[in-house]
Amino acid sequence: MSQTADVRMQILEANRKAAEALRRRFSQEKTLVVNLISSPGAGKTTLLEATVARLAGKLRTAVLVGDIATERDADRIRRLGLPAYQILTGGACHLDARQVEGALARAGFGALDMLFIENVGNLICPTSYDLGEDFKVVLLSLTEGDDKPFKYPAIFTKASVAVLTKVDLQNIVDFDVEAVETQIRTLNPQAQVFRVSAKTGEGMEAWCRTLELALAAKRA
Ligand SMILES: Nc1nc2c(ncn2[C@@H]2O[C@H](COP(=O)(O)OP(=O)(O)OP(=O)(O)O)[C@@H](O)[C@H]2O)c(=O)[nH]1
Ligand SMILES: [Mg+2]
Repeated sequence: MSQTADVRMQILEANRKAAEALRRRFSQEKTLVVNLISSPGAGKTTLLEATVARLAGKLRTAVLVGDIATERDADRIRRLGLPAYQILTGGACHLDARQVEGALARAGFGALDMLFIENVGNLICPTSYDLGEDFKVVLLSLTEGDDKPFKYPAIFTKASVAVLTKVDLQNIVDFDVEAVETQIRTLNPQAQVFRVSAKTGEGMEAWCRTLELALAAKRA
């Protein structure tokens, strides 16, 4: 094995241990944790704004956001009056479990029903890093093209939920929704796929209901 491959394995192994500790903690605290992954601009923060706004009345929610630079996304959530903490990766293209651990210690969210982690905008790097989440959600916007699941198979294989975002643009862009769903189901037959527009609200109810059911299952 090359030295680079060896170092990478050590990093992933250290991350796996940190993620396991987080998963034990979230399990004890009965907090549902969702890790959102997509390319830049697919609509992660917009979906979260719409999601936490809907759930906030009945559930204690908070958001951790990873970006290379700026507090912009955390500010967007805080503007809604909801707790958010920005993790600045300083160049890294993904979040790791130690960063999540450190951010939780500093954020002081208190007891939570749901914690959303918005990963750094990238369809590749975040795939390999477990953050102790209950499940990964991959977002694919209609403006990105309908060939993406087969071109970036790892994340579509690992994410148990896929959200096709910006479906309000369906009549403007050439995007074969059925073909994409077929690609996703070929890679992951168990995947749940949602068609959502955070702008119009289409699909939001089904997406939020799935989150609530997952929380109920975790508490059972
Ligand atoms: N038409 C339409 N535009 C949307 C929708 N959701 C998000 N957008 C737009 O897409 C752009 C990017 O949205 P963000 O939510 O910032 O995307 P993001 O994935 O958080 O981006 P990064 O954090 O930079 O990776 C913004 O201009 C949004 O207004 C949607 O449902 N419909
Ligand atoms: Mg964002």
